[in-house]
Amino acid sequence: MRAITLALAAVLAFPVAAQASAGARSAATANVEVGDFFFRPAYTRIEPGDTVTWRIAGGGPHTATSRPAAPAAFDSGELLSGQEFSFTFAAAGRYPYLCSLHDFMRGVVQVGPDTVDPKLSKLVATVRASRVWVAFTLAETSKVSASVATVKRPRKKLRRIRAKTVEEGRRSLSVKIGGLKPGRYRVTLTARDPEGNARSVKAPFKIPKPKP
Ligand SMILES: [Cu+2]
Repeated sequence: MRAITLALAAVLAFPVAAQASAGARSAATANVEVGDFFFRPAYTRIEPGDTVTWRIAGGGPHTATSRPAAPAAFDSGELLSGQEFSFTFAAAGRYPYLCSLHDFMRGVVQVGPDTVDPKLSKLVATVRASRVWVAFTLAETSKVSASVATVKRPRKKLRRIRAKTVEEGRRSLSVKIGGLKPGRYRVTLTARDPEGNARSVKAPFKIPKPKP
């Protein structure tokens, strides 16, 4: 009888212990390598309470400095080869940062899930030579794909370019339209951020009749 009681106690204790360990997730540390001139990975996904450690792998000096849009500010100061800087992110949110010495070196720490679609401006589509050029502003580094379709229904997709990583900022890309007849078309751009949130924007354009 005593053995049965002990066995039962063990069975009852197990789910309670399992629950406790699932609830109290221990804080983790994510590492970012700071090279000449990049952050790797440029996108770090962590949970609230976790820490990010930046380590200078290149020659340096470099910094890891939060940008104004970050919910909390941090700044490593100038670090040389082999030096480290750690910051613990208490609150969920998106923390863009850069190297203050080389402001083209950029990264993002995403704390908790990212549910915000990447912002994409209106497109400006211009036909030049045998391509349509699309100019836009992208608010966060995303995978961008593009396609060209007819305006008339049924809409047919005629050209597309595969998704490629495009950094935030003012950008342009082009889609080949050689071989398409003169007429009205539209180009659709889709930006997908590292967590899969996506946004699409369309713009019309016209392929003119060739001048006689
Ligand atoms: Cu730098």
